[in-house]
Amino acid sequence: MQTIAFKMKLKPGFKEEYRKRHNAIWPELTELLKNNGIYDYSIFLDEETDILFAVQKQKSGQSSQDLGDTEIVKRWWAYMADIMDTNSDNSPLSVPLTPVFRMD
Ligand code: RM4
Repeated sequence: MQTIAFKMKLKPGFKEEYRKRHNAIWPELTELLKNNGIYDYSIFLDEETDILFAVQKQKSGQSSQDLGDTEIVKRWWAYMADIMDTNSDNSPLSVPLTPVFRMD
C-alpha cells in the first residue's frame, strides 16, 4: 500500500458545484476506483488559489489519474471539464505532489 497526492485546479466560483457533483459521484466510478486498488481517497480545496489537493491510498501502485483509458473515467472527466482546468482530452491538469512527511 502507498499513499499518493496530486493537485488539480478548479475554475473560480465552482466550489459548491464541485462538492455537489462529488457528493453524487457515480457508483460505477467508485466501484472502478476500488476495483483498481484505490481507497481512502479525499480531495481538499485551497479556496485562496482554487487548487484541489487529492490524496489517496493505492494497493497496486495505480492512481485514479491512470484510469483515463476507461469509458467511465472518460465520461466523468468530460462531465467535470466545464468546472476544472483540463488537458485537451478533458483529463484534469494533475500535478503529482512530493511526499515530505508522514506520521502513522
Ligand atoms: C476529480 C477528478 C479525478 C477523479 C475524482 C473522482 O474531480 O476528476 O480524476 O478521480 O474527481
